Amino acid sequence: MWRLSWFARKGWYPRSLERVDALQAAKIRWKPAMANNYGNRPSISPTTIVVAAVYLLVSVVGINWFTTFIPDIFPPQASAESKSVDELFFILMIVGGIVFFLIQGMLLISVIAFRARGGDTSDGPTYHGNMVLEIVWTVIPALVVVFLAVISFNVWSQNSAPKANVNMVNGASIPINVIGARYAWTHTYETGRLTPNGDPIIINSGANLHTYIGQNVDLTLQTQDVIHSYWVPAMRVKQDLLPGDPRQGGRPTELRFTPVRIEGVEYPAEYPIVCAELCGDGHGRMRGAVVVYEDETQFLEQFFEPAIHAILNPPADPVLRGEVEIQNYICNSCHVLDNLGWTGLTGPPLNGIADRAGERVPGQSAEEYIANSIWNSGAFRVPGYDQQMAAFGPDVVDPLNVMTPEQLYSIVAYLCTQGEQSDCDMENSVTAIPDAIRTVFGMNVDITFGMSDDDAMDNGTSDTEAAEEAAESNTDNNSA
Ligand code: HEC
Ligand SMILES: [Cu+2]
Repeated sequence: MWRLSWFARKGWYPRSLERVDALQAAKIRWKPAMANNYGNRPSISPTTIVVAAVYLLVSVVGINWFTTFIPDIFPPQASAESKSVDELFFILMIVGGIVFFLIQGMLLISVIAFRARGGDTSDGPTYHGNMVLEIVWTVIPALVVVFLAVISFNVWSQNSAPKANVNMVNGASIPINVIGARYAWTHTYETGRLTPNGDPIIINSGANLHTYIGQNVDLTLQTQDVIHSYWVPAMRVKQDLLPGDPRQGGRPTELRFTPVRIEGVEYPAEYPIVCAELCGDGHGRMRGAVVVYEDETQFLEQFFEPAIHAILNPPADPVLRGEVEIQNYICNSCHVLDNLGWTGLTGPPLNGIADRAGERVPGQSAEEYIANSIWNSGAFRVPGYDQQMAAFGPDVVDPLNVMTPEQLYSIVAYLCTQGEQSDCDMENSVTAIPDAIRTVFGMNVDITFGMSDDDAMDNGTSDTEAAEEAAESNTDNNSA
């Protein structure tokens, strides 16, 4: 009614006679209720007081019980940041609990104490404006919210502040990058060292982040596709990965934490990494682990040095190289390949791919088909799958997907071994695969790539062994 007359006063409705009459009539119908207003105020009965007291007791006991129960469902406090986060959580829990019990309790009391008795069909009394109440229930929640905002901001800014001496390896601070792609995590370490050929040595540790107690970790996170969220519950840290310019692999975000020792735990210890942003149907499989070593020595011995060694000593055998090489790409996020522990579902399973490759496209050899489906995946549509494969090749925009003809050669060589009776010409793979790449893409392959002349000549067994080890440890990382 108030609205109608307000609009009318503003002249937005024609003040027709009927409308004025209607307003008048409404006012008259309104009046008895207003008159009733003050005569009908309910008094506080002894029952109400008893109910309120019992309710208060129950809520205090309830909140207390609830907060003692919480630590049991929490993961261990594995980082320096976790204490303050948990304290904040307790405060939020208690404030939230009080508000919850207060409101729900009052609601319950009202429903019971002020219910309509049998035969009462009248409208309830109407109350208008209680200035004191309005001020109280505006000011108190406002103060509570400001208080929570201030303490939350304090915890957040302390925990996310840049630290000195991050990602220290042998006295140098090295960048560690995390790539999120549907549906896998990839961690890379820019070691700052070079191969004899002058290529930077970048360690790819797959789904696992390796670090050690007391080291300040500072990660740069980038996504290849949609928003993901990098969450390490035991470290009490979580950070979104944001899409952006693909040449930069998205818009980089940062995440910082420092692992601490937990008494009674044996190191290296593993703590799960989960994706906390629903990113598609494989979201639940987007997992990894933070592997925390006892100290820098253990970290260097068990992770860092073996990884560098494997990169510096690539195997002469293209199949072994391919096994290492293929794991430096995000193929695992879309394909199943049991031998490497891959679980991706966007693309067809690659188990036994060599047995099918020869028959996929008439006139195309198995080597040609596999090479073509990696660099030119849209050329043949596998029944039941969409053309959703990322572009790989020498000139693609995304730096993570750049693949030289040499890398393609070793990856095809590896995939040619994935089958019972491979369609590939296994006896002559050193010529058959480079020939296929030349036929399909017109490019020459340097089959000695990455090797010094000596290596290329003698096929040293020690190198092959080292690479086998590396391929194995890489597999462990990816499947963990
Ligand atoms: C974004 C998801 C995705 C990624 C990443 C991806 N693939 Fe694929 N892949 C697919 C899809 C989807 C198909 C089917 C394409 C089609 O039918 O057009 C496919 C097809 C293939 C095929 C042909 C399979 C067959 O049964 O004929 C091969 C081989 C292959 N991919 C290898 C790779 C390799 C090697 C990598 C990494 C360098 C890779 N893929 C990365 C999604 C992906
Ligand atoms: Cu995700």
